[in-house]
Amino acid sequence: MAIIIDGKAIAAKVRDDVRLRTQKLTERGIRPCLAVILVGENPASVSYVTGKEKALAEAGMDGRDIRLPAATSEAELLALIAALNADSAVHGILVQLPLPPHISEDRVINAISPEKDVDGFHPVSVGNMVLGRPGFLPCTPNGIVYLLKEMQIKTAGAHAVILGRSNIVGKPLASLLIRRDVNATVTVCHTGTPDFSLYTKQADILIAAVGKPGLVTAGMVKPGAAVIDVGVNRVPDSSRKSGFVLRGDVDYDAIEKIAGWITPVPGGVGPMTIAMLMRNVVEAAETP
Ligand code: L34
Repeated sequence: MAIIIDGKAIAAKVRDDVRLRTQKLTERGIRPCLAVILVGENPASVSYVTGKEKALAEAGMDGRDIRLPAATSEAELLALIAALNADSAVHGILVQLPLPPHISEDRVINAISPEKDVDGFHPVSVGNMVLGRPGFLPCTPNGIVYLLKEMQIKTAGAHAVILGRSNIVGKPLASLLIRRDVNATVTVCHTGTPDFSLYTKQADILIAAVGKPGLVTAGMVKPGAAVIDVGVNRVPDSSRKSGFVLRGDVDYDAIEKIAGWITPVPGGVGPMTIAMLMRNVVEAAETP
């Protein structure tokens, strides 16, 4: 039976530390502030943004909760970002993705000042990350590396296989895992990979970030491997009040029996994303 990686508990410890750092700043007259912008009402995005607002409040930080209608124009959003860039009371700016199709995510991310880019999505942040220079690290990949370290899962010399090459998870995670302090050997599988199970069977650490419920089955996993499930899929379930159940990319019930470690969904990677965001915000506020 796998050791269950309790992302919620590990995130709570990180958030405790953020709260203490926030207290120290507040005593010096600096109140860390994150502006969170949500355009439209995508139900999953509403849930994540609400989670972020709650975490800000619990840490004693200031949250500018900016909710805009789906019909907001790109120009309006860019003007808002320019105003927040210039506002010295705002330490971090987060525009929740995805954006409605009429708005260019690239142009919006480019508009955020790298000093306030607590998501780590700006090309300057990505460049600094790849080069190993100081800068904000993207929250989900950073949270995954944090979980591996916290659980003392051996990464040096380990073969890490990533499913998915998104800009938010797969690509930056590959970059973090090959850093010298992590020292994994990385394989990235994607839609162009003919048979990804050839690779996953060799993985000491398997990270699924695809967005397909139950994609990874027990036969694809090496016994004893660490399995990190980044998927947060809403699967229709009429027996639930919400009308859906959250499922990861991994067949949890079967893989839990053979893996060495496994993250649950919910309560695994998701809470770490929020905890790492809180850390980036307090760091932004600490930076003179
Ligand atoms: N700009 N857009 C921007 N930054 C981000 O870091 C994100 N992401 C991803 C989507 N778009 C973004 C998030 O915030 C995914 N994501 C995210 C954040 C939190 C959770 C999941 C994904 C989370 O808290 N998950 C809970 C369950 C939440 C629920 O019940 O809906 C969990 O335990 O997994």
